[in-house]
Amino acid sequence: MATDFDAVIIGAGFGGMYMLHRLRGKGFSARVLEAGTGVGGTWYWNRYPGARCDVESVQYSYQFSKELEQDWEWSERYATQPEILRYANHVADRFDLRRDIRFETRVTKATFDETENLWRVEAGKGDVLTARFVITAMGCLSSPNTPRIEGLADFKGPIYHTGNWPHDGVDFTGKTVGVIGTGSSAIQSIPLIAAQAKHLTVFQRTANYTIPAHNGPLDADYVKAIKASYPEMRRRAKTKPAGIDFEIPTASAIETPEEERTRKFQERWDYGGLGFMASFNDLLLNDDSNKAAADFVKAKIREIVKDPVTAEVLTPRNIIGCKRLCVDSGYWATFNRPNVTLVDIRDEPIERITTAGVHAKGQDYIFDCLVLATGFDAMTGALLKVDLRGRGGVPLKDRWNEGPKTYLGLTVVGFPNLFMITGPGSPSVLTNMLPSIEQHVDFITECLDAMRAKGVNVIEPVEQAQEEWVSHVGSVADITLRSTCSSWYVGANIPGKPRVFMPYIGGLPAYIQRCEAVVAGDYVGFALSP
Ligand code: N01
Repeated sequence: MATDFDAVIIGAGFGGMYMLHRLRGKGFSARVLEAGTGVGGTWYWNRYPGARCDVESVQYSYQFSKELEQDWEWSERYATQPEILRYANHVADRFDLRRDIRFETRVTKATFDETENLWRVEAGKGDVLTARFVITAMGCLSSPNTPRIEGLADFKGPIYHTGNWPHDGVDFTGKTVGVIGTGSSAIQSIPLIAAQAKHLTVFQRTANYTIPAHNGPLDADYVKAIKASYPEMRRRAKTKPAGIDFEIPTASAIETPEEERTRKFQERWDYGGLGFMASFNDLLLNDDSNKAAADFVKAKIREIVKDPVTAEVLTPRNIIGCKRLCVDSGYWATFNRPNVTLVDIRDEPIERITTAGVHAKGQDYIFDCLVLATGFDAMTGALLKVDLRGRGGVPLKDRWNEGPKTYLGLTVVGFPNLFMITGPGSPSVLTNMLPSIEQHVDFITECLDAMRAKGVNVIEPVEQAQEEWVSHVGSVADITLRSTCSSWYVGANIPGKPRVFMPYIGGLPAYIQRCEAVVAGDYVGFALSP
């Protein structure tokens, strides 16, 4: 049966935009359905003050178009959200993408019709589109987590979630503000909110590690040199586990003499950013090495934060890098400001939200507004919000009631012709998202092209291949310390969510190799049918 489109793509972030571009290039018809009014995904929704990417701008960018690479000018080492959103819009215009994107269209349900071998995609207002393929490009951190704190609906002032920030911005001047959460979003926004607000109170459940960004404008000569060597840089990046061109250490922290070890940590601290975890090769493999790195950062907190009690509360107790490391501009020093108060709610959760503020630790805190920097239902949240139904009408949430199970983080048994860009079980959030997105989009495009050439209509992973992949994802996760703490990587931030380490931690090069072997073996692990 003829369908409206070859493919429906859900989401117009970096994944959805590039997917559309590639499918068009191969002569497939595609329609992108996007809930927002514009492109950009994460960078469309996360407009909180201080939002920026913690991967350097020259690396966090598309590489599929040499002309785009050469024409676009990044202005700072770490690009701000507005600059990244401008880039996304530039890409949409440059490649004339908007004519195939339907905005303000939230997909609610998609059902596979086994008789016709097609997907019926329901998008709000009773619209149904049919397509042979559904490709999700909804992002990994796109379903905001609003904590279930009693009384939240009673608060009389505005409540802002960092993951769904007002487009016109928020002016905190003269306001008393309460921020709940101390993850990356909070750590980026707190210094700026504090600089504006009359008073800021931060409610901290888990103290976090953060490394200074040492952000700044990009030097013209540096940009010129990067532009002259993009292909080499991108090639090197693909050989690195995180898909970022960065020197990979060979020395163990614990086997390095203390003085030299401290010098190395200091060198990485001074350079700034996520590369701190690459000071040595075993920070996420060896408890003692991890402790050495953690102790270095803890000493920095004591050095920066003047009040010893506040410094102690801000000092993380878990291992470094287990939760996603944060990158900041002036976070700890913000707690030296007279208009900033830190409330430690580690042992006593917030009791309730009142009409006027927060009741915690037996005390009432009065606020004009509240900021929820409480993160996301990561990796599976957005996928499960859409009622995806595969063979036999089985919902994806039933398939995943013990945690996500995928083949390569791209496909799911029982869900033919469904692809997920950066789905659970792929490197995604443990890597530079842009190259990971491009690799997935290229894989999907080549797969659809190969199916067309072979006269194959339906592709679906086989149970054994999926089981083997799920078990491989789990066993590599067990090797690292990263799977050991209560992070969103394991779903621990969402009450009732199965505790499974969701991304693939084997590194981008191993993952790319695996995908290439699957293709070379004529789609090993998949059942292809006419
Ligand atoms: O969310 P988070 P985020 N009561 O889940 C706390 C990416 N990102 O939006 O740790 C009190 O890290 C929660 O406490 P706890 C990046 O990958 C990237 O900050 O669960 N507190 C935690 O402190 C990042 O890792 C950039 O104990 C509650 C906070 O809220 C990911 O997005 C920038 C609570 C949530 O922290 C998520 O970061 C920003 C409750 N009931 C984000 N519920 C870049 O630079 C939750 N919390 C690219």
